[in-house]
Amino acid sequence: MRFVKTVTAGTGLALAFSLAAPAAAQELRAADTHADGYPTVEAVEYMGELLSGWTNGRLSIKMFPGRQLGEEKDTIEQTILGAIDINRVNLAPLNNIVPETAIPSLPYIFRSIDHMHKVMDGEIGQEILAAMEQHGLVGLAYYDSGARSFYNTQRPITSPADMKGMKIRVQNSDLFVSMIGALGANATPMEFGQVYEALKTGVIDGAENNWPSYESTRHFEVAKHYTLDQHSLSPEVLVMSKASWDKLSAGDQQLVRKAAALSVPEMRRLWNERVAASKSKVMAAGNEVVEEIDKQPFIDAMQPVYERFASTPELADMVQRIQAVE
Ligand code: GTR
Repeated sequence: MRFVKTVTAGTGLALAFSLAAPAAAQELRAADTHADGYPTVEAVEYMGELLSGWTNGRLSIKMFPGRQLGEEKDTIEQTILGAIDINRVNLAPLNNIVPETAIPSLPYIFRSIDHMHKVMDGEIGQEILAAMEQHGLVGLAYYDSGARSFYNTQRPITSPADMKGMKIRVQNSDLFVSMIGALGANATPMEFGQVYEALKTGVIDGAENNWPSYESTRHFEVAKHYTLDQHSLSPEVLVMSKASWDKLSAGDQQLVRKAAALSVPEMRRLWNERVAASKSKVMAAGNEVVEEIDKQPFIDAMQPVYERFASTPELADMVQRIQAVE
């Protein structure tokens, strides 16, 4: 039991008894594979500041960036188990767990970043977030990830033929394995943190990512050929453990959703700045960047990937609904 001061209108200060226990402070543990300062990390930290501010510090987020809690695949498992509360990951490593996430990861499904925003900010995006729940995750928001493109240590890629036989690292996603195979190269699923060494020692010839990841990981220092084929606009996603979610009061759940939503425009602002900075750093290093490329042969090669991953009538329908968004 504790004393609570209450101000009652007209009567001035009064003392009242309250039987309610003081609400315990709660620190949500958040994971991100990226290092401190990366836009996704900063956006989740911003979300934490909002929560702390609104609750006088009762609800907060402790961010563990830079793979401190493990590689993406492990942190996803830990999030499902409830050992990690919040996780910022890419959609691709969720493809094998939540089939719906494969659809926005499909190569060339989006015509542009604007198209991707429209789809993911709208009904279809919400549907995919909701589909995560039966797999132990509560989808909170999407963050930008630009476009993923190929880079390698061997030669400039100007068509799928240039990739023949190349060993390309992919995230832990069967869809990405299948995509690389369809282009005539060999996919090697590997954790993000191992890619730099693998490129350097020749275990792999290449990988694929957006400007900020190509730059922040220093992959650009060892894999000098970057081709802007932009095969995937698969966004980042912010998820919460369903186990942790269920322990929050309905009011706190609302606060978490609101803070996540408000972190999205902040993330997009940071993202655009970071893309520009990363690009100029890579260009200044003298890397060979193929900016203009005929994407059609890449698009044509992807048919089998669509057939395999848009595998149910519902998923095939989602492909069509995405394509129909203006
Ligand atoms: C980045 C993404 C990370 C991770 C990484 C990878 O673009 O932000 O979450 O998925 O790609 O390729 O492993």
